[in-house]
Amino acid sequence: MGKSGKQDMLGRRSLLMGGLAAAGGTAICAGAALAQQASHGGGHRMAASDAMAAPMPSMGHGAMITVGDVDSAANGFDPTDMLTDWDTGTVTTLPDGRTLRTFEMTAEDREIEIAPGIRFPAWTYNGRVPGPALRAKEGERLKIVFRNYASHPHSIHFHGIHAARMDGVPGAGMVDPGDEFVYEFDAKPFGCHLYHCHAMPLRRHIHKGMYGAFVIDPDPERHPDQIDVARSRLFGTPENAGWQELVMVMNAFDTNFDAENEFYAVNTVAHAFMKRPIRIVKEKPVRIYLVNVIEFDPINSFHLHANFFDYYEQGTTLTPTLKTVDLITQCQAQRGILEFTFAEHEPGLYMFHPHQTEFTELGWVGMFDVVEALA
Ligand SMILES: [Cu+2]
Repeated sequence: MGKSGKQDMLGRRSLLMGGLAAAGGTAICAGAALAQQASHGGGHRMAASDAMAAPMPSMGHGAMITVGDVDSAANGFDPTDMLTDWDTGTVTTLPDGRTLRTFEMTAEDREIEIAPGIRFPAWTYNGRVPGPALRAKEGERLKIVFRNYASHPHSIHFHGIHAARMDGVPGAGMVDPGDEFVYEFDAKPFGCHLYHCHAMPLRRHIHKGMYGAFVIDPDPERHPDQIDVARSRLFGTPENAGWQELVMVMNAFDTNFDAENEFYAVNTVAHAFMKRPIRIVKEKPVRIYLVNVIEFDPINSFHLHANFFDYYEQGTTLTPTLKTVDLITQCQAQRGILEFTFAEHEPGLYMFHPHQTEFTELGWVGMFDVVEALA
């Protein structure tokens, strides 16, 4: 969307409507179209790209979401697939017997489609926004090999415990185009963390797309008093397989570079989980690794409909820091783990969204499709 004097005078919501209409037939504001669809019986179904993706629900009057689909194949990433797409790197054993886990990361410039017909000139890790969801175990040695194929200097700044020279700030792990740097540190503390570029100007490098989730699972042997809980959090254990785990990065895009966001989402694509609700097996408890990386707006939140959850602030404890809540608030870079179950619920579509309702209208809203069993 180009910036014009006229658009400057419009609010963000007006800009969204105008911009979508201006984008031509690929994307229009959907209120009328969906209302018409509902009044003609709804039932519109869309092909699911993943076993977890359910058909699009029919919307009542007043539903207002983007129409059409983002070309996930062209993007090279799919918001539904990203919910469960963990990058666990490659594992070797060090001479002292410890595990060394190595991740390969790149920086690449890439134009991505964030809503139907709306393209954004992103700066990416590994060609995707958000970057790969890295997952390791407490106490492992981590090595992140970072190569910069992009047009600007970038870094990876990990939220974790490490030496100053591994911090990914100017003078410590900043990587010029064509260069490489290896970050190395121990995986600690366990929790739900994030990484992002720390080149200046910082907010530009973040809002352009350079961020991702960084989860360190607790090592059960280090937590004998809560060994069962720790096992359930450790990726790859039978206890962990009893959970349905999802990684959600709440992000937003300033498509006209006026230091305000025009589109909001989880995993980049506006309204993706309204069009393809996330399928949840009723009996299986749900654990969400939730990270907020929006720029410009200080506060984001997550509200679950018709249910309550336990929350682990930053994921660094094995007992909840908040019990039985239906909303949590996250400032920029804040994150945590949500746990809940639909075991006692009737099957159906259950909404989730931030209670900054403007964000909801601008793309950040989705549905859980609770089913008895996967078809
Ligand atoms: Cu950067």
